[in-house]
Amino acid sequence: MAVRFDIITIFPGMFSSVVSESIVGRAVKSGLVEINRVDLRDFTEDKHRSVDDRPYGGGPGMVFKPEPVFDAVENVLGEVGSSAEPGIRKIILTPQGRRLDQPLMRELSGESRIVLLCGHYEGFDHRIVEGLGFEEVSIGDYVLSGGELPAMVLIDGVVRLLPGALGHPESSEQESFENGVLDFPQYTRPPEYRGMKVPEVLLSGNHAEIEQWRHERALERTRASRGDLLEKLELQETGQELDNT
Ligand code: 6GU
Repeated sequence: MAVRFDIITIFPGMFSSVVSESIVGRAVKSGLVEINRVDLRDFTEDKHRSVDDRPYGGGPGMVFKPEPVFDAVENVLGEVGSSAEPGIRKIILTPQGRRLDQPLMRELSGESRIVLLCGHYEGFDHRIVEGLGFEEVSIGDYVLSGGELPAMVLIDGVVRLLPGALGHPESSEQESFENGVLDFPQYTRPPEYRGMKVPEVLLSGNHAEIEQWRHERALERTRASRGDLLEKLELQETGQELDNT
């Protein structure tokens, strides 16, 4: 199913590489994905084309004004309410949002239309969130200078899940996070390089043993760098056991 992204941003030029290169570039060329960039400054009316203003109550920084954002969103979607519409997601990229993870990527890959609003400065006038029904999404616990790179992260993660976007249909189902753990280590030829050998079991042709080895390495890696994922997995499994009794 095709997806359309509308990106509302003050830096539309930043998206040129994602729309033309790699997996997303190919999906755009083949018509699987449509990406519409909207320059927020086209919806300003003053001669400085200002999109932001000082915060009520004082404090440093600037806040995105409601008028240009409401106009841009209504130009893209028509009259919009604050309630959810089927097939349409309205997302603000901001460090205050819910964390983007693989389940959310999967969920979004089932939508037909995704409107992305890229934040800047000290954020948005909150009436934008409430009045237009936006959900807030963050890509992690660090601060970036704007929502453009996070929007590109979201687009890339969603597009590669669309049927037909990757070379191998099953490759997105076998990777890190899809089953709650990280990927096992991979090797290719040559069997020995600078004295480092490919693990014997991978050359054995014994598929059951290879499977077992990969499972163990995946758990080992996850335990070493992402113990939080294993805890989540254990909680899920205990939950399922409780459901079954
Ligand atoms: Cl979505 N925006 C900004 N500005 N910083 C971030 C972020 C988003 N997610 C993590 N850091």
